[in-house]
Amino acid sequence: MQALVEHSRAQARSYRVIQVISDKPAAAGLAIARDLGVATRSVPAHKTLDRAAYDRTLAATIDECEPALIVLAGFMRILSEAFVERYAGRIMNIHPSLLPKYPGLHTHRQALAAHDPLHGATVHFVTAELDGGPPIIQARVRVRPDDNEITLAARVQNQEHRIYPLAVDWYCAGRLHCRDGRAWLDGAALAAPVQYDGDDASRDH
Ligand code: NHR
Repeated sequence: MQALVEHSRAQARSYRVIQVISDKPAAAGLAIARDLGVATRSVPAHKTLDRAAYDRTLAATIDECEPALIVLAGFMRILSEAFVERYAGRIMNIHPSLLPKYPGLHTHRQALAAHDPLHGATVHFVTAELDGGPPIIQARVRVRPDDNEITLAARVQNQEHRIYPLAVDWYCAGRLHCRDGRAWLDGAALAAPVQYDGDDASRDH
């Protein structure tokens, strides 16, 4: 979230983060957003609210600021089908694996346990299928023999901070859409996610 805000301010002709919303009033991200001067809201989940009721409350809060795009960044509640349908093609997530590998939680642990030579992160449009929506861009990270979950996660996160703002820039510039179950970039359907080829071709940072 912080990287998304900072990118938008460092880059000319970028997007603007209009609001940061959390389900946890004490979330560190809300304090960080406030320090950055971004408006914040929290929509706490009370025990009395079922998932559908929570998502309706969340949607009402979101609709007050009429965003072009909803960007999940550290948001850990699974969103209902009704919520996802309401914002079809207008929700993005970044997931710390080379999707379709390792949807769900503990991805770094799984990549290490499988002795994968490559791990990474994927930006995708959100659908009702958890971490299963159309992929947009992916960054690879080489797994080192001495990696643990913390060292590997740190290098993956460096890449997340590059590819997520890029995808949001594309979307907000009108270059990226979600249609017919695919991501479209510059008028062409992506058969596979764009492979990020940043400023270090070794992918090892
Ligand atoms: N919602 C939908 N419909 N589709 C997706 O692809 C979503 C989503 C909500 C969040 C982010 C995702 C991730 O990449 C995300 C993608 C939370 C869980 C989870 O199991 C899984 C994946 C992601 C986020 N959440 C538990 C739940 O019951 C709670 C886990 C917790 O609180 O620690 O909601 O990381």
